[in-house]
Order: sequence, then C-alpha cells, then structure tokens
Amino acid sequence: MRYHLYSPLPNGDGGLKVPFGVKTDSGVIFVRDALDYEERNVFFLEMVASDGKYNATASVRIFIEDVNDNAPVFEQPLYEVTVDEEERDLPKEFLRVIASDRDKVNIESCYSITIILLSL
Ligand SMILES: [Ca+2]
Ligand SMILES: [Ca+2]
Repeated sequence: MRYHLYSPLPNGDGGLKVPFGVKTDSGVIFVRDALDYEERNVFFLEMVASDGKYNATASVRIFIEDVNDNAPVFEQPLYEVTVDEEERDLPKEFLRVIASDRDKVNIESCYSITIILLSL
C-alpha cells in the first residue's frame, strides 16, 4: 500500500505551502515545516491510498492550536501626558494605554492599563 497526501486546491493549496508530509509506505503524517497559527490555522488535505491498481481517498483536516508565541504590542511607543498640579479630585484617571496581542490562546491577550493619579 502506498499513501500520498495532497492539497485538493490547485497551485499547492492556493499558493500556500503545505507544511505536512506523509510516509508513503505507512501513511504516517508528519510536520515538515514550521507551523504558525497566526498565518494559518486549518488545512484541508486529501489522502490517497493506492494498492497499485485501485485508489481510495480520504479527507484530512488539520487544525493548528494557538500557543503564546507573540509578545504584546503597545498601540504607540510613547505616551506623553500633562497633569495639572493641585488636583483635588483624587484619585483621577488621566491616561489609558492599550497593548494588543496576536495570540488568541490567552484570554487576557488584550491589556489595558489605566494610570491613576493617587496623590500629587
Ligand atoms: Ca502573546
Ligand atoms: Ca500564537
């Protein structure tokens, strides 16, 4: 028995390289190239088994799981703020900074930091 894995779409899955291979004698699928959830998180492939005379086909769907591999990024590199002296209404919020994260894996992937003026 011989096994072949291929992308059913022309042009190698829409021009995207398939990062998986198959051992043609055993049907074992393996990761051949680095995976990146943020680039692509699902692959729809086709597996063909051939006995030399007849073929059978099965669909293979591979879902990539997200890991925390990107650092959070602030919306801007510098925040400047001017605060009046002698502020009486304390605590007073005066600046909010937000950082985002390409990873979806952690629910706290969006950070919001509010700096609160506690005393002057
Ligand atoms: Ca992250
Ligand atoms: Ca990730």
